[in-house]
Amino acid sequence: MFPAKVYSERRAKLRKELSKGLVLFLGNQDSAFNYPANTYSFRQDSSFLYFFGLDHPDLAGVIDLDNGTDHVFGNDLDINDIIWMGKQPTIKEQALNVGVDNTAPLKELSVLIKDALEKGRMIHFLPPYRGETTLWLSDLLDLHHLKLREHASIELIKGVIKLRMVKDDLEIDEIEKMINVAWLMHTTAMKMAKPGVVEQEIAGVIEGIALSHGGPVSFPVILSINGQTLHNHYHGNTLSEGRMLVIDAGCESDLHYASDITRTVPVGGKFTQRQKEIYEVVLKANLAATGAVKIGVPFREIHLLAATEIVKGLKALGLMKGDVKEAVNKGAHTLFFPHGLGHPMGLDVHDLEGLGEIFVGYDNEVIRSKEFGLAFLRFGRKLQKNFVMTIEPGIYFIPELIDSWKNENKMAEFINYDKVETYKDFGGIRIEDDILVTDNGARVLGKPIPKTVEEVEKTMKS
Ligand SMILES: [Mn+2]
Repeated sequence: MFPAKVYSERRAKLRKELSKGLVLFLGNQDSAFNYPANTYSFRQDSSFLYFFGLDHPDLAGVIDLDNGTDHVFGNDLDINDIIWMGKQPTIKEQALNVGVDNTAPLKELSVLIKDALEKGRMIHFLPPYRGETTLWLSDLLDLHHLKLREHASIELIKGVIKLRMVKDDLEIDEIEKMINVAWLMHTTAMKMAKPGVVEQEIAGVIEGIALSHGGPVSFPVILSINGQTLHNHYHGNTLSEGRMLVIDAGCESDLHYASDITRTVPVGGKFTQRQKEIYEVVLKANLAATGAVKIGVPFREIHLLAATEIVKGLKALGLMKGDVKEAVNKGAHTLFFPHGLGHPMGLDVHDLEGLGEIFVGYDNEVIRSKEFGLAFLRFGRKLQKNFVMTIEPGIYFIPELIDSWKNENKMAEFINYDKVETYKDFGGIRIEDDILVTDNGARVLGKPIPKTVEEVEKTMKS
């Protein structure tokens, strides 16, 4: 974990964002896999990690805004626990490592909360996303579980987002270490992408690389020759010549900072002319978007710039037609690029998404669109220094979407449906990097992962 003062300072900064009452952070609990004692591997809540740093189940943190104290609640192990888990530091010792002096057993938490409720004190909490936490909060606050979300503290949500969005050097270092592991995952996948190999053979190896270097993966590996399906977790296809393999995968550090990288490679190691043409368009959109990153620029503008590059490229290839600007304004590109350009990344791979995308990605200046395509953009507001974002444009040929648009003759002034028909067997391409917003623009984080046609082909041959 980071030095104790990192956590003390984070809590001190949070105090400045809030007015009065108690701030309650519940850590995650173990969650049963198929019977109570066989649990999913434990993942701590990211906001709890950020402010209290401790990484095991059954902990709660409280910041008392009125008297200036911080508290950790948790139970010390008894002899029965020690038989199974070995001796562990006491809660008191653990709390000191994150700069907290006050500790108490978990049962004291309900006493504190009950007392606060009786006195009518404000209790700030974040919206829960897990069943166990929902029930725990519901019991503590004596509030029906369906009412929790609407009672979550907007003041706290906004304060946590403000702090966690801006990464410090320690955090950036953690993220870069994990992009370097992703480098190994992706270059290994590239070398394995040969005809006859089953997707799961590669997916298993790269997940193993994540686990061997910290791990686990930061989200379930996406690895598919059917890259036109955006989040494809089926790994049973056999790779065949002529298909593109989309690999979207990253991992978590010991402290749970993420990486999230996508590369798309031709099975067998050599791009066909048709693959190369589409690939170059996506690459150009990726580079143009990265080049446009600047403090104060709304991410939505950068998203639309990537869309513009995609329309220009597809027009040059005869797949689209008409006025480029008008096509983007009307959303004609969303037939091929139906998702957003990227998202914040940090302790969560979609950082802070559990607190509500509307608070994370939008504000009074940039309002979320309801239109198909733009509505999927998770983040639209102005970029600030030391935001970490993904840049991940893509072009996909989704047969069902093409049929649906064609049947309605939708955007026919911008789309050459006859030509698009001939690409229904193509699949999809996405190229994703993780970038840091700096004073000078963007820095692509980590060890460069092969990205140009030449780099990818060279890596696949080696
Ligand atoms: Mn991503």
